[in-house]
Amino acid sequence: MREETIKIEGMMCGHCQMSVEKAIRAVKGVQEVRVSLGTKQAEVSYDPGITDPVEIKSAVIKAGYKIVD
Ligand SMILES: [Cu+2]
Repeated sequence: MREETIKIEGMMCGHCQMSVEKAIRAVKGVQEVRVSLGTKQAEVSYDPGITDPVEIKSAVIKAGYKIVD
């Protein structure tokens, strides 16, 4: 299992936080996700044999949010 911290732009409330969490959790290979509204980031545990940060980030973008690089 690998850990990735993703910085996210555009989350304004608990609903946004839930949407991002749901989008990331829907990615195959994601084991665990914690999205923080305060620090505006997501900590994701994933199986590197199944998915990668690019795929996880693209799920966040598809949900309507931006990634801070
Ligand atoms: Cu919101």
